[in-house]
Amino acid sequence: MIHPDRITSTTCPYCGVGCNLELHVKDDFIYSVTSPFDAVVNQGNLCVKGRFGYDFIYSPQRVTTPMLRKSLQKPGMRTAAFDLNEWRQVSWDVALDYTADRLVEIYQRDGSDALAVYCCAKATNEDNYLLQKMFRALFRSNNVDHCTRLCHAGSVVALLKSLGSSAMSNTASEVIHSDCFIVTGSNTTENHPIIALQMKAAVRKHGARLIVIDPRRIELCDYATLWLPLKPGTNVAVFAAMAHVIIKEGLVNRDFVAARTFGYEEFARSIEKFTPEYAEMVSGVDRNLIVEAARMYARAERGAIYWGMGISQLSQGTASALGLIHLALLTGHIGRKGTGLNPLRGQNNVQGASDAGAMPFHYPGYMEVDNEANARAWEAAWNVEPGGLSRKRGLTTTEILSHAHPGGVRALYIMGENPMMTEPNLNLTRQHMQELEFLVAQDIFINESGAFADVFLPATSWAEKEGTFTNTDRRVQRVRPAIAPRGESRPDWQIICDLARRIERRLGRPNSAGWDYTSPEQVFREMANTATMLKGVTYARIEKVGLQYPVPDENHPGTPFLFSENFPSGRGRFFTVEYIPVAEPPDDEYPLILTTGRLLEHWHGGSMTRNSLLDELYPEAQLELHEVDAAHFGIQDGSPVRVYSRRGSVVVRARISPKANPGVVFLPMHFAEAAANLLTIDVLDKEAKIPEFKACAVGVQIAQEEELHNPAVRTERGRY
Ligand SMILES: Nc1nc2c(c(=O)[nH]1)N[C@H]1C(S)=C(S)[C@@H](COP(=O)(O)OP(=O)(O)OC[C@H]3O[C@@H](n4cnc5c(=O)[nH]c(N)nc54)[C@H](O)[C@@H]3O)O[C@H]1N2
Ligand SMILES: Nc1nc2c(c(=O)[nH]1)N[C@H]1C(S)=C(S)[C@@H](COP(=O)(O)OP(=O)(O)OC[C@H]3O[C@@H](n4cnc5c(=O)[nH]c(N)nc54)[C@H](O)[C@@H]3O)O[C@H]1N2
Ligand code: SF4
Ligand SMILES: [Mo]
Repeated sequence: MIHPDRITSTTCPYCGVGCNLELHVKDDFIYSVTSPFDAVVNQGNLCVKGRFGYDFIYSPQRVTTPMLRKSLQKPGMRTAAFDLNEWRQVSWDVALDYTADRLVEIYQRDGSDALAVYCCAKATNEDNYLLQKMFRALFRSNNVDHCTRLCHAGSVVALLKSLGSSAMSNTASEVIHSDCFIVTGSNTTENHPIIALQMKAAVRKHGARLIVIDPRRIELCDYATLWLPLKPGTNVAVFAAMAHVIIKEGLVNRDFVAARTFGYEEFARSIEKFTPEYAEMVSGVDRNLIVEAARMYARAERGAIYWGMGISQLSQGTASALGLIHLALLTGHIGRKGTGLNPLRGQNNVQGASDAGAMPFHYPGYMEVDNEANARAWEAAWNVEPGGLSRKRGLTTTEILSHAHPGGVRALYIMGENPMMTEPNLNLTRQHMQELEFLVAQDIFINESGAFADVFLPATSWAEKEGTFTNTDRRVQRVRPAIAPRGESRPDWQIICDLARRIERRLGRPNSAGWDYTSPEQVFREMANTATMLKGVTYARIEKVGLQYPVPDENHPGTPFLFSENFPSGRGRFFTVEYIPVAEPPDDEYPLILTTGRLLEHWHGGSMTRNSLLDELYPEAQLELHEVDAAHFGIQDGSPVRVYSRRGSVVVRARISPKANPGVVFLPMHFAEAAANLLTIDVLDKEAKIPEFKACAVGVQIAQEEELHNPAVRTERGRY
């Protein structure tokens, strides 16, 4: 039995559930992770990533010294360097001075629009607040975004448009108080495993009825009363048909609609044509299932909706999310315990990074950048001269790289993201990366994107730093250092402050905005003083248990569910509905629909989980397909196949899967040697600018075993 030197209480670095972890440390080494049975979010439960997936911090692949590329990179000719021989170890002073010199040079030559930054939903609120502040206050640029754009952007836009607030309305664990809940476009058991446990308990122990609306037969279908297996990209038609049934059958909550909404009449007219028959034709879902689902949800006492990427990652992402909002507004299933509109946020701190202003249209606290009063408030907070901050909405993640050309974005700063794995159409993304004049990567690994950088700044992992994460149900929780920083790595917030001071000096505005923070707590205070929803959150108050914002003052107990009286927009708004099919339907040449997503054991581009023991649990990419399709293409279970789209191709092993539906194949996004995003399409939702990751047309053909282990591809990761 090992006796720990200490046990550090912190928050899981993987998903938005935000489980409480206890890191057991001996000799500065984390040897075990547990969770206390009374943890508010997870009651002692952890999934495989939280319990076993932390060893990436000790990976030999981790880079813990600042590095500069040996050869000067030229725009249009930038190359990827996975081999550490192509890099030179330097001191922090050299790396930061060089970074400051180049950023300032480009700013002074080409102005604010030439700079852009990707913030990081893995890093803390404090890290993100500081990085967006650096770009806004020093470089006067709102080209600030992060992976939320690739994630819930459609949901955020829809919720802001209709209700004026984009966060999850209720607490996830309230699902046990629902008598009926819809899970759609969320593979909850793999991606929010602890919330899935609560959903299963709601069904098995509390008798709730579950309606799953998803093209794949995900595990939750085993718990569902109804499963609506729709074709990818047909959400709008199915949700509108459910609304149609609710209206036609007199199941509308008239009082709620009259008191709390507007736009109903026009909306009702626009969904006349969305009969269950029409929706069946479009989506392939039996009309009777649509009718039953509508009745079941509308007649519930407390109905709730949980959703994920199958809603937002479509060119109709905003419209899909609006379809769900309409259902809640029609039935009044919002503003009470066990109800609500619940977009399950993905990354451990994507909610927090968004709250902290890592977005191109908003300062911290969702204060719009093109609003004069907001700009003035932040100018005062940051000691920037009146009129100094840019009032222009910045570029989104999905626009920043496509603006990488002379006259556009010249310098990009990436803190903890991996666009060369996670953005659509990687062959095009690579060209954009190559066009950059200057690229900085601040990460714990040199990932597929960092390999293109000029400078690598080694950050500490979550286990080596202090701060806060905000989970999917708006709970601000503590992150604490368990071990000393590995090598020369430094916490993100310290790197940013050190760099900001150097930039200030070069710009001739020393200490204008104040960069001499001594602790993350001080940073949090500065943010919470102006971003009012966090005003009452202090480190002392969240020492043991996190607080759910809004927390308007220091005596406020936090807010488990929103909208009990009204919406921030006043009344909830209905919009007229139009169904537009996916951008790239299947045809003779590309006869299958590809949908991409996640596996329980892995995380996005794989930097963390593929450098962990977890990789041994699931070492290889597999294409899931239905037995009918396998038979049609002469594919055996386990045989190598080439999957190709109009944009690229990959070779993977085929897996005949009970989850698959005929005509739809699924490829996980985690494997560099078979990167799903080589295939995906870069078409965007017009309003939210989120890509259509969930549907494009592909073909498959039998490949050779040797092609699976193509050394040219495998070495590109630098891990093999
Ligand atoms: N293990 C693990 N967990 C994760 C992550 C990870 O990388 N690995 N990432 C985190 C992040 S950032 C996020 S955003 C979440 C995402 O969590 P989820 O949203 O659960 O993730 P996905 O696997 O992308 O896909 C969701 C579901 O959408 C379905 N779907 C596809 N197309 C459609 C459609 O047109 N309509 C409908 N209704 N459904 C459709 C898919 O079949 C799938 O079941 O997970 C978080 N948790
Ligand atoms: N085809 C397809 N593509 C998708 C999706 C999909 O469903 N299908 N989903 C999209 C979604 S929802 C998301 S959220 C994005 C995710 O996209 P990204 O955010 O680009 O992906 P990650 O692999 O999570 O990258 C996180 C990086 O942060 C680093 N990191 C971890 N901790 C720290 C830290 O404390 N500090 C610093 N500086 N770095 C750190 C990790 O090493 C890793 O390199 O992918 C999107 N792409
Ligand atoms: S459910 Fe999410 S937060 Fe909880 S242990 Fe798993 S990855 Fe971590
Ligand atoms: Mo995400």
